[in-house]
Amino acid sequence: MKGKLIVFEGVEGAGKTTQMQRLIHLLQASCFLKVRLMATREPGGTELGRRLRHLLLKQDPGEFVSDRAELFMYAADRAQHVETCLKPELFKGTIVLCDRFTDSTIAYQGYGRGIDLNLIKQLNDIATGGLQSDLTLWLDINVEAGLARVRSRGGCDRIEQADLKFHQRVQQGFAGLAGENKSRIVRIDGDRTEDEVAREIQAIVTRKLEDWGYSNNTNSEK
Ligand code: Z5A
Repeated sequence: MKGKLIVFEGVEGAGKTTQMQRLIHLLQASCFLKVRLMATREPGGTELGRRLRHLLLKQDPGEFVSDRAELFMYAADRAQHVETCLKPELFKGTIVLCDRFTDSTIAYQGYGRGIDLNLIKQLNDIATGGLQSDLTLWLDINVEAGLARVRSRGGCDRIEQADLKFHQRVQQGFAGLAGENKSRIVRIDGDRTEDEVAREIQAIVTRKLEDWGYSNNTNSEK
């Protein structure tokens, strides 16, 4: 595939959305890329995915969603996203920035909910057809600080409402994944100002783009 898949991962409130938007603006403004750029997310990167996202995250205290049903809904969202969006864009040569991907399922449904990790890995393989990120930026933030950021926005979704221990297990999941996948996952200290985090991401992505053969005419972000 000619394009590249760059994924942002981390617990709630880590700053993924903020940093992804900053990176896309930076790349658009630079002469780095004459290629197409696209931003997307999971769940919800397709029309079907938007409906699944609503089912997954809406607050409905009266409705019980089993852990396996939740797992399969994330897998369905991913299968649709990979087939109808990610693979076609990557074949066209697009650089795709994606808010969450397969590691979130291992962290949330595996470490968080306690579903067998091998089952999740198999399901990830089926949903992605073997597609992996070229680079994953893991924004590592103190779990309570991340939840405080999200709660200060008001209105928590179904998963944000889970107890602190759940979110701590998720965090351990991301740490474990980063340890096992050093060439793919880069840890970024997310407990800093937006500008500090953005500068580190810019440096990492710039280096990667050079390694991948894109020419560098980027000016540093002021
Ligand atoms: N999930 C799953 O369980 N399994 C899966 O396979 C997948 C997902 C793919 C997706 O919801 C949910 O689905 C998610 C995991 C689960 N769990 N929940 N809930 P989402 O996409 O809506 O949630 P999210 O990805 O966690 O987004 P988020 O909560 O908005 O966090 P974020 O994108 O990392 O943060 P942000 O929106 O950029 O920033 C949050 C706030 O902090 C905001 O007010 C910012 O202005 C502020 N912020 C950002 N950076 C900073 C810094 N550096 N300092 C201070 N304040 C900051």
